[in-house]
Amino acid sequence: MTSVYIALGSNLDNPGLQLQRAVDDIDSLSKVELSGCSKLYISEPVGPAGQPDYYNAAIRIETTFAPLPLLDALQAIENNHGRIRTVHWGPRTLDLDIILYGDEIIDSDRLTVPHYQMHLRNFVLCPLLDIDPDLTLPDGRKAATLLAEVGTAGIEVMATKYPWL
Ligand code: ROI
Repeated sequence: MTSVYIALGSNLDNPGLQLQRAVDDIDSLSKVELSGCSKLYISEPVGPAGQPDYYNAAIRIETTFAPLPLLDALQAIENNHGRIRTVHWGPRTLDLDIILYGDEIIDSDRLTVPHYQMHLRNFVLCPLLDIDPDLTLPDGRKAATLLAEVGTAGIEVMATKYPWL
């Protein structure tokens, strides 16, 4: 079993419900056990302006999936939620990103882990720290230190305990 952190985001079609259903979908995958769930956040969009605010959260799972089969399973869930890949950094019904896969460093065409922008995004770092306040990256950096550097502007707690809605 490997501990994996997944970030969730949505800003279309009832985003809170999209995230809650996504957690249920991931939890019901064979080879996956949910071992932690963050608060639910609302955050200002990073990227193109004029899109709705995002709902963001994170989960930790214990899994026997290898990284790419896990990515396949998560992309199937995104597609089931009506995800259509159009504008780069544009609005989306569901985004599921593998942020950390154990202590592995992965740099392939389809997958970069740790997520290449996790250290810049408070909407990723805040939920990760809900699950593990001592979370450390494979290179030894502390998630709490990274969050102190980026700050918590533009992000608010919507609900504390899963199920959020
Ligand atoms: N902005 C916020 N606040 N939350 C997200 O989940 C998010 N996801 C993205 C981009 C478009 C970069 N901006 C985001 O993919």
